[in-house]
Parts: sequence; structure tokens; C-alpha cells
Amino acid sequence: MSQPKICVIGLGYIGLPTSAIFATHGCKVIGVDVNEKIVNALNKGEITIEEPYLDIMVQAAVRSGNLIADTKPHEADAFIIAVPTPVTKDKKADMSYVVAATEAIVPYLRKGNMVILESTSPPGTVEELMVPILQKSGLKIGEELYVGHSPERVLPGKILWELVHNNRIIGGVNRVSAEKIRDLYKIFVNGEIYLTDVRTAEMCKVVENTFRDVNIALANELARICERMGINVWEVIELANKHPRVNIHQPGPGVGGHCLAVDPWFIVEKVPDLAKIIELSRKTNDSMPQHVLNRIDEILKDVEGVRRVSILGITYKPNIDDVRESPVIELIELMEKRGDYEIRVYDPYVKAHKYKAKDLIEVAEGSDLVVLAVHHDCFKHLPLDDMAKVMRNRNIFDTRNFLSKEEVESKGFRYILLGNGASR
Ligand code: SAJ
Repeated sequence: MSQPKICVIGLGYIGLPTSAIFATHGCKVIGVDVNEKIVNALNKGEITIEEPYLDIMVQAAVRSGNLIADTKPHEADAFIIAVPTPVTKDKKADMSYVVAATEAIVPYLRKGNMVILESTSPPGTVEELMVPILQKSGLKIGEELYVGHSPERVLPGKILWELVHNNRIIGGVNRVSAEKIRDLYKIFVNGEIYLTDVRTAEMCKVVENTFRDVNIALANELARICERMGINVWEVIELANKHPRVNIHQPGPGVGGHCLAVDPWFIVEKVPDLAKIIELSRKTNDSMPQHVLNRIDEILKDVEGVRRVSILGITYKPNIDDVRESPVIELIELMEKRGDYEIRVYDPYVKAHKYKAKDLIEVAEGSDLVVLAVHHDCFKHLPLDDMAKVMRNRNIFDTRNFLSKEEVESKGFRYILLGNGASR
């Protein structure tokens, strides 16, 4: 296949960069999305998500004529499905987008095509959900239509670099499917490509994020234990990690994003009687915003009347604009339900929020407590002198071990660190 034609269904955080990268490597790419705004923007060379350098790459791809967008699929050599797989309120995978995308491509499938699921999905999705739909094409799966899973593993903020350099796992419904799909991704992947069966690939992807979620749950549980025992968890983790085979992650106000807070549920859903640690870890991390609120209550127990709290950062992790599943948003909702808090937030990455102040001084005005919720680089050196002047009570609650205790205290603030029983 010299210049393969690829149809990418879903132009979000994964589908759009993947389309752009194939297109800038000489492939003809049709990006498909049900959202006309995204399609129209892309055809003008504009992008609808924030990701470093993606705008430049998309412009180049569109200008070269190799990348076009449409609301309907086209005939192609390969079809890549990169649509959302969210969890519902009762923690079950919502596979409706995968089903709709698979059904949408059936009329365009021809002998020799590939169909690749990139979306993170519960193990079994390709064989149990997609294959029965794809069979409607009349093509023999694994012989005339090559089918598999090639999970994305990129980190938001570093997507373009990681797409090329990360190792990839490719699982096929049979060996030849995996090999055909590997040859396609080799067009731009520099990392190793490991082949396996489709269920193992699906499981690997959710296990990777589950590993991280369980590890963070351990850190969060330790934070609470250390608070009770008068110990500083951050020092414990730092020193324990000096052991050559220990790597405990960092505690914090909770786990957000569309991956770690979601993917472990895909395992729990399939085997609820066995996935005990996984489920407990999810619940432990989900309970952190309430724990942060309990600590805020405790810090402000002597303040009478409405207590004013200034929250710095509302995204799910630092230096990005993404608020999906952010534990800080959850914290704000818990505070709203209580009704005795006046909330103000400041996050330079987020354009609009109902409590948004215009800067670090405005957010601190009349406040009883500043909560450092997200460790954006720009919060490293706060204008503490000016903030101190406008605050009612000088308290700083650092949920990320990000600020310098000495510096904060030298400006007349009380410094409280999440997970540090010694600072209580
Ligand atoms: N967090 C902690 N403590 C830590 C590390 C992270 O509380 O020690 C929190 C962060 O604050 C954030 C959440 O975890 O709220 C998730 O952040 P993250 O940076 O760990 O991960 P994501 O969700 O941005 O991206 C992950 C990555 N997976 C792994 O590192 C195993 C990425 O490679 C995947 O491609 C992505 O999920 C995905 O799409 O599945």
C-alpha cells in the first residue's frame, strides 16, 4: 500500500492528531465527525481542541490536500474508530458511539479493508460488539476484513510527540489482522509495536490506567493515614521511593480526566465479584474532594458566618485547559451543596467559570483561605505580599505539596499541607 487512504471516525483528542499525523506522512485521510462545526473548522485548517503544535500540523495537512473532513465516511483502505467511550452515572461503559461509528462504516467496507478500534473499551468490545455489526458487510472477518484494536496511549499536552515515539500494542482478531494493522501504523510510529490478540490488547490498555489509579489510591489512603498519625506523607513517599523497587505516586484532591477516572470501571463492569481492589481504589480517589472539604471545614472552624474560599486551578491536571472529571469541579459542587461557602476560582487556562476572578489578587479579596488545587507552573510563585493585603484570614491549603512552606509562612500565612499530620 503506497499511499493508503484512511478514514478516521471521531475528530477529538485522539482522532484529530492521528488524522493529521497520517496525512503529513503521505496518506490520504478523511476525518469524519458527526459535529458539523468540527468538520467545517477542519476543512478551513482550524482546530477545535488545544494541544501544542497540533494547529501547525493540521494546517499543513489540510493545505497539502491530504486531509479533508466530512460528516459521513468515505471508502478507504483502513477505518480507524476514535470516538468517546464515557461511563454512565451507574459506572457502565457507554458504547453507543462505538456502535454508531461501526454501523456507519459498514456500507463503505470492501474486501481487503482494515477496521481498527482506537477508543479505550471494555475487554471483549471488538469481538462481542463490533464483529457482529461488521459481519453485515458480508465480508469474512480476519480473511477479507482485517479487524483489531490499537489503543492510543498518549498523554494530553504531549500527544504529537508520544504518538510517534510511544510503544504500541496491536491486537488482531487473528494474526494476519494484527500484522496488517501494524504495517499501517509503521507509517509514523517509531516506538516498538507489539502484536497480540484483540482481547489482550483491550485489557492492556485499561490495565495501564488502572495501575496508575490504584497506585494513586494507595497514595491518597496513605495521606489520610499520615494526617491521623502526625506524619508527613510527602516525605514518606519521597523516601520510600528511594528504594529501587518502590514507586508510589502522589496524593492529591482526587483523580480526574477521561482515562484514569473512567477506564478501571471497564474492568469492574465485566467482573464485579473479582475486581475488588480496583473498585475500592476508584471509590477512594473519588472520595478525595469530600476529604479536602472536611479539611477546609476544619481549617475554617473558627470563622463565623459565610466562609470565603479562593480556589486556584480547576483543571484535572496542571498546565492544560481540560476540566473533564476534574476533582476540583466536584469539590466546588460539594461546597455549593453546603451553602455556607462563598467560592471564587482563578484558573488562567479556563476561559469561563461562574466564580472566575480576573487575577490572583481579585480571587484573594476578602478570602479566609486560598486552596492550591492544581499545580499549574504559573502558581509556583504567588504574589503573596499583595494577596495577604486583601485577604480576611491568611490561610493557604496546599493540596499538591507545590508551594514553599517557608516562603508562605514568611509572608504571615498559616500553611496547611494535605497529607501532613505534622502541620495540623
Ligand atoms: N494524579 C495524581 N497523582 C499522581 C499522578 C496523577 O493524583 O501521582 C492525577 C492527576 O492530577 C489527574 C489524574 O491523576 O487528575 C490523571 O492524570 P495523568 O497525568 O496520570 O493521566 P491522563 O489521564 O492525562 O493520561 C493517562 C495516561 N496513562 C498513563 O500514564 C498510564 C496516558 O498515557 C493515556 O493515554 C491516557 O491516560 C488515556 O487516554 O488513557
